[in-house]
Amino acid sequence: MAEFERIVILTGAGISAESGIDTFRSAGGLWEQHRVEDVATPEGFARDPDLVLNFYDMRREALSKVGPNPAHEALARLETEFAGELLLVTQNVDDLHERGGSRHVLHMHGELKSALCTSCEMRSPWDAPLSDRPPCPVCRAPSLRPDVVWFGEMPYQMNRIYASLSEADLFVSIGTSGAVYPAAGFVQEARVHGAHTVELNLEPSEGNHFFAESRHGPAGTLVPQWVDEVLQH
Ligand code: BJW
Repeated sequence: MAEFERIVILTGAGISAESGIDTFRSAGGLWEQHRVEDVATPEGFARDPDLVLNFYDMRREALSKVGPNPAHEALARLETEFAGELLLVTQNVDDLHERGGSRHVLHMHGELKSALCTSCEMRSPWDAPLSDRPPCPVCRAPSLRPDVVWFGEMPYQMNRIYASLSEADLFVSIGTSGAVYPAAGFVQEARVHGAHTVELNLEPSEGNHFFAESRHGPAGTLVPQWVDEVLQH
């Protein structure tokens, strides 16, 4: 493997699968039990806020019963030991990268442990239920919603992500199906700007043909191996 100076890593639900968090599109996964239109769109929230708030309360609470796995820990080690620039972008709303030791994580689809006020638009760290309509810590309005990015909404920090993709010499996608944009398009963006592109996923993703290199298997095995290789150079 060549020596790299600027790495962008994108992670998805597959990196947390071995920790016991359901992926979105697997058999028995979250989307089989809930219609996307009901729980992951602003329209669904407007139609039935109790359903949506309870769904996210349940998922936030479930976080306390799981922990990071060797893939999260390996990326934290990479952050500590890699001499170049590293941007870790996750589509995941869990906090397993942070609990695995990563200090700088860009949550492009928001976070379960954050609340967004629909009155004052402030984001606040949050670790309690939202279904009982607590007041916003900033403006006191009982208008908090999960701070997650639903379909039709703009993911967070896109300018920063695209700037890093345009300068990266290596783009690595881990545990994501490549079914949801704009994240699914990051590989093409990085490639156009000359980056080497690698997919680490259980199986070939929808965008597998865009990657120059791919390795298939569980993230808990593939990611530590790949991190060792990068750090050896
Ligand atoms: C393992 C493993 C193991 C398992 N080891 N691997 C038509 C065409 C193109 C785009 C659109 C379109 N119509 C609408 C759109 C836009 C829309 C979109 O993409 N829709 C698609 C359905 C087509 N996107 C949006 O609306 C986004 N906003 C937007 O586009 O704004 C405009 C814009 C324009 C230009 C620039 C910027 C913005 C917003 C998308 C928001 C997505 N939100 C969700 C919910 C978040 C909150 C929550 O958690 O409830 O985010 S949806 C859901 O999917 C979640 C995930 O982050 C996201 C991606 O899923 P992910 O992580 O890939 O999971 P899976 O389950 O799909 O895949 C897991 C993979 O892991 C699999 O491949 C397994 O094999 C693998 N795996 N075990 C390694 N052990």
